[in-house]
Amino acid sequence: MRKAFALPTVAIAAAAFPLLTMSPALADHDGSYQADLGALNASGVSGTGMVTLSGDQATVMIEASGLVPGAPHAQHFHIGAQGTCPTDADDEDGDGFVSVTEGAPYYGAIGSSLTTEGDTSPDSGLAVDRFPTAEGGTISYERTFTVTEDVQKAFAAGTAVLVLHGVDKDGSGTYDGDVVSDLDPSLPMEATAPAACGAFEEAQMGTAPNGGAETGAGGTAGIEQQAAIGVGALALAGAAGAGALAYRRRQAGEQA
Ligand SMILES: [Cu+2]
Repeated sequence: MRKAFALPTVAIAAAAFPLLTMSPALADHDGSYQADLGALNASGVSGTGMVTLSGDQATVMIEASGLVPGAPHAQHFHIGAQGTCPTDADDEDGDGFVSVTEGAPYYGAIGSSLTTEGDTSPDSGLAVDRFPTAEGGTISYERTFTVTEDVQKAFAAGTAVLVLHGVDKDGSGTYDGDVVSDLDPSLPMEATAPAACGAFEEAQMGTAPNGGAETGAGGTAGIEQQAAIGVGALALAGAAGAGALAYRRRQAGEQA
């Protein structure tokens, strides 16, 4: 009889101390993530973002082209929504732009500002003098900085998205036009509208940063991997509430 009760006792103990059993798994957002950038607002921008997470340290590499030459481009991790990107059809107000606001239901709010120096918090979201300038229309960015727990969790949950802003939609060569930014009415919409977006997916171990030729296969593997991460989070008892919720939101978004 005693042996018959032994296993349930262990299970109850595990359930009573979920944090104890979970802590190694929570550190498991460590790894490499890749985002393949797709154009928004007919920008023609393409590129790749790579992030290596180790604890609260993120090493970020972005290679992108087709940007507005000589213009600064705000760039962020967006988090907390579906972990997906809008399309040009999501111009809800019909002003000719998919704005940051119109994209937010897909990619969420700013989690980190990918500045070249100094603060990387959402407060620096429009710190135009500390974002890369696209010399010749190209950006090559690399920086290691500390990310918040929210950002770490977003990567693990598959809800971290790379967004580059700034598009010369009227072809004038600079940010201008009559439509004002939804974020700052002192700026033209062209300065803040998203130019490119890509959802981060966990990269396979040893995958080269520029594995572009394997985009199709890699994408599928990434989705399966995210599903596995989501199931893992659910299996790790009720304490995984936030992660599980984000996962469900993501699933709901993909089915919609
Ligand atoms: Cu952004």
